[in-house]
Order: sequence, then structure tokens, then C-alpha cells
Amino acid sequence: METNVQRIKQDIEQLAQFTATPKEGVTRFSFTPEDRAARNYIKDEMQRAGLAVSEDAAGTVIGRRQGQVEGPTVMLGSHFDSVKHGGAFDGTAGVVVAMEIARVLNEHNITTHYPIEFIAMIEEEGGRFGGGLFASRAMAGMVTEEELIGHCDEAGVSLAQAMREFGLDPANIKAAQRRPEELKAFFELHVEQGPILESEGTALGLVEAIVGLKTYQVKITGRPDHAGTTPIHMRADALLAASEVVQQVRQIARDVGGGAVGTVGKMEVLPGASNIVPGEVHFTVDLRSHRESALEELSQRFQAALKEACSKEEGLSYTLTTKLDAKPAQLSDQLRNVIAEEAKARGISAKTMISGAGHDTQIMATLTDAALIFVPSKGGRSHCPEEWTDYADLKKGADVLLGAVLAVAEGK
Ligand code: HGY
Ligand code: MN
Ligand code: MN
Repeated sequence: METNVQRIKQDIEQLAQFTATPKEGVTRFSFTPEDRAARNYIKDEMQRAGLAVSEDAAGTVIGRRQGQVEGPTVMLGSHFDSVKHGGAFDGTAGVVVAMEIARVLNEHNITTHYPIEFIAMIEEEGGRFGGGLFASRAMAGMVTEEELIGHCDEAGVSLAQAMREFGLDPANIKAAQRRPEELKAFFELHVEQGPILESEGTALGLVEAIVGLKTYQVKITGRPDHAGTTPIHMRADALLAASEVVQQVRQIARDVGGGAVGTVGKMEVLPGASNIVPGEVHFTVDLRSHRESALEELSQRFQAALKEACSKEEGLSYTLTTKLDAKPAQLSDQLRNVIAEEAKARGISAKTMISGAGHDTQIMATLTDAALIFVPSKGGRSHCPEEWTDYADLKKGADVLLGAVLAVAEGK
């Protein structure tokens, strides 16, 4: 039994049309018209594949296929929101492959022992509201009211308000929660977003661990002054302090080592004129490590550097908001072995690896046995319009996932 690469290709190309930045990559933020268009396409395809389609309280699309028993459920899917000017495959590839597997089971009229849910999650990237892994954290009961009202987009619209305007009730978020006993396994297929598989000519990555992430929003407040008349020793220059922190984030990651990374990816300088000393700077900090102790050390040292930088000039102050705090995750050896056997049986090469990107799988791993399969990314590129995965490679991952999901759903 195998998947249909033409249908996979068509789904990817169709979904790539639902973007706020046509010809400049995929920009599909949660609870936007692009989300609505993509969601409707996904729901239609799920219905056509014979699934009972619903949406949970967080906005995740769920297509359920009955089994011979009521539960526990085997779940597979990924996210369909994107970063700004992102690619057509990040997240979407896993949603499309899940839909295609549903079609194949339907065409072969297969009823598995356990039920299967095919899912399309939103706000994994945090592109609009800054948190991320939102839909899986809602399933794990980790979303707080504070986040719903406190995390806002660039227009100041809160997550809760956007949900309401989209037809969801944020007060009901707890209804999205799944209990561990409801779930048998969670599978996600995702593009690698790195160069390893392509450079080694290996078809699949069997992920054993996913990086932990701590992400922050920082606001440094100084004093906007005339750039010409304010003596250099009488300034409270917010950007000078921020640039000190940017340097330190890189240095701290280097010093902590062991694959630790730190990134300042977004910065806004206010009032933002060449002849005004910056009075306010907003920026993000993204810290990651596979080791929990190293992640903690990164965070402590970054916060000390922020405090130090804002003590260098009179009149500087800062606020620090945590946007995401996701622990590193060890994934299921048992599921990984099922996938490895399926790959071997199909003569498809595979290697065990770790993920430097965060994924919903790391949150789902707190609820049930979880597995993540990577397929190669061309040139290792992702989070850019150039992101690409050859459809033949995507099909290999889809076929192996089909076999593995069937094996687990049949209780083998
Ligand atoms: O940032 C990440 O690792 C993922 O793309 N959300
Ligand atoms: Mn991504
Ligand atoms: Mn992703």
C-alpha cells in the first residue's frame, strides 16, 4: 500500500496559494483570512477522505476515523500556520501527508483496531502572537489565560480577541485538553529544515530528541533625545544597551556550547529617526539547547547580561516577558523502531537524529508516545520562500508513515 504523490503535490501547491504575501513566500498567520482559506481546504479534503471533521477549542482541525474500538486514538499531523515569508512545506507537508494517508485508508476500505485522528494545528510558529506550539499546548492543558489576553500581535490584537473574531471562545480553551489515556500515539512528519539528510543522501530522519526552547520579548526603555545636542555622556541610549545584549546572546550560546544556540531575530527601534537617540527598543530572544541544564544556564546568563547592559547608563530600564518555555523532549524508542522497520521493509534509508527546531511533537510527547519523521530539505533551507522538498522524498516519508501508523493502529 502506498500514497499518491500527485495528490500530495496538488495539496501542497493549493495550500501555498493561501498566503498574505503572494510571490514572496507563504505568510499564513493564525486566525486570518489565509488561515480560513487553508482550513476550509483541509476540512473539505478530510471530509472527502471519509473523516468526521471537527475543530477543537484552540482551532485545531481534527478528522477522525473510527476504529473497531472507541479508543485510545492514534493521532498524526502537523501545523498549517507559517512564519512570515516562509515556505510551502514547513508544517504543511505533515498535514498533507496525514490527509493523504486518510485517503489511502478510505480507498482500501480499511478499519483499524484503534481509531485514528488526522490533525492540522495552528500557531505552532508563534508568528502572529509570539508564543508558539499553541495548539499542542492547548491539548496538553498548558495554555494560560494570561497568555490568551497578554500575547498580542503587531496591531495590539490579543490572542483571545483574535480567537473570538474568528468564531472561537478563548474562555473554553480547556475543552481542547486531551487526557493521556485517550491517546495511543502521536506521529508527525516534517521537513528537516537543515542540511544533514540531503548532504548524506539519507531519505528519512528518525528523531530521537527535540530541542528545548525559551523565548522572550524584551523592552528596553531609555530617553529619546536630540542626537546633536545631547552630550555623549548624558544619554540613556536604549539601542546601545540592546546591541550589547545581542552581542552577549551570541557569546553566551558559544560559552555554554554543546549545540546551544541564541538568536535575536526581531527588533524595533523607537522613535526610529536618525537624529533622535533611541528611547525604546523592543526585541525577541530565542534560546535553545537539548540539555535542560544548559537551557537554564542560557536563560540565567542572558538575564544577567540584560541587567548589566541596562545598568551602564543612567535612565535605562527594561521589561522581560516569557513567550515560550518548552522543555527538551526524548521521543518514543518503540515508535521509532516501528518506523525504522517500516523503512527497512520498503528499502528506504533512515538515520536517527535530533531536532534543532521545535515541534508540536515535543508537547504531544508529554501526553503519549510520540514520533517525528524528517524528510530532506533542499539546501537545508527553511523559513524562507526557497524552502523545498522533492515530492519523491516526501512520498517516501508518507509511505513509511502510512505503514507505521497502520501497524500501531492495528495494535501490532
Ligand atoms: O522555531 C522553530 O523551531 C519552529 O519552526 N517553530
Ligand atoms: Mn517553522
Ligand atoms: Mn514547523
